Amino acid sequence: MINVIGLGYIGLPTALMMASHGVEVVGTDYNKELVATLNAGKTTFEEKGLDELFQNAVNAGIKFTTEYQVTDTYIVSVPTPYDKDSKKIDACYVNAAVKDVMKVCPKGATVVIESTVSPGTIDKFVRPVIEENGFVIGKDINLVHAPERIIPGNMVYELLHNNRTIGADDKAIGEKIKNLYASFCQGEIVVTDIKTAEMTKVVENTFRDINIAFANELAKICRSDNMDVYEIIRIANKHPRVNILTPGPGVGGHCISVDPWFLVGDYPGLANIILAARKINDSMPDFVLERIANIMKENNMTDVSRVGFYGLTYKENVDDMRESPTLQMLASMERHLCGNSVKVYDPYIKKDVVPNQMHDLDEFLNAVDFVVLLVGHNEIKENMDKLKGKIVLDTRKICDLEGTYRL
Ligand code: SAJ
Repeated sequence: MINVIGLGYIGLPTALMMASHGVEVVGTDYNKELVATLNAGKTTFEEKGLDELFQNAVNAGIKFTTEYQVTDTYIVSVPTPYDKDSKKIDACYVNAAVKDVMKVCPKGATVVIESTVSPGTIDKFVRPVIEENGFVIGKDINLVHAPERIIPGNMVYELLHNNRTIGADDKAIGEKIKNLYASFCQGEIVVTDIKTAEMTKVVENTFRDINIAFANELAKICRSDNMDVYEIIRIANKHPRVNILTPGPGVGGHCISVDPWFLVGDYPGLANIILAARKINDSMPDFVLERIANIMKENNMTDVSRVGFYGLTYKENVDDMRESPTLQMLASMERHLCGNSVKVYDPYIKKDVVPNQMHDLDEFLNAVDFVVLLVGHNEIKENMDKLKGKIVLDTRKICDLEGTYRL
């Protein structure tokens, strides 16, 4: 039996996927409400294909509880935030989970860490927790790192098809865990050592952050000299070895905007491009605010309450608001004392989370003259006509209406 610890964005789909493929799974989370929701037959976030996967897993006998189980294999997928001051990883959730596993696990058990961790975290934080409990690693407890790679919005497909990395101290244990993941994963599964697996995962997200930063920097350069960044990217990408990403209002989510900081925090003086990329991406929400101010001036518009932000999530067609550029813009406006009056709307966010939040697209559009498109949800793509006659700033290149402003 596999005990999956942490039933969030990664742990839940992973647990469901294993259970749907014939593995006996118990999912554990310390959040009683979350466990109650799952036990009531409901999923806890929106994701394409998740409800169907959930049903399959329930039919296959998956269980959800707040209790840690006595078993031979644990998969830990709890959050790994970073400390905003030191920029280093905050391993408190991983530590707490491993500590709790140690209280119940029998000798011979394997502990798999799925959470993203910076290189050396398992040596520095996880091994001591295991040893403090009197276990000898490699003899009493086996340690594995199997970082996840799935993208919100396409998690179910990517769980099935992406290649994966397994880091283990012991090749045979690595192979055993590889076989467990191969119960559902059709991609290639590479077995390596733990530190290489830790670094690889962080490097993947850093690669993307740097590439998005390049696109964002181009947007700023082009804006300063009246060039069309999208046309330039479109043409440059016709080169066989060029593939520039898309500029946007900033980088959100719990991965790409977080993981590169681990390298900055752990390798000061060495992680230079990485730090520059982080700063560029973090500057984008303020760049959009500046664009808004200029467009308002150009249109002789002074009433901020007639401006509407479309989109609160960090990207399209997900309900995840972590590190979202829109939230960063609202916080920045608040700091500069001009906040609290823009209207905000996102079809995925049903609860009130910010001031002046609206819950109906038509009402939202009626209440504003200037719409800032911050997230390219399908909903707005299918309703573009409704933006006719409005001032539109499109930060995602989704609107082709005449007169649309871009980044
Ligand atoms: N973004 C842009 N321009 C682009 C692409 C993205 O501005 O051209 C923005 C998005 O709008 C979003 C942010 O960047 O705010 C990140 O979005 P994303 O879709 O690129 O990635 P995430 O954060 O949803 O998921 C990433 C993925 N990593 C990589 O693509 C290398 C995913 O595979 C990882 O599993 C995930 O991080 C994770 O958990 O680490």
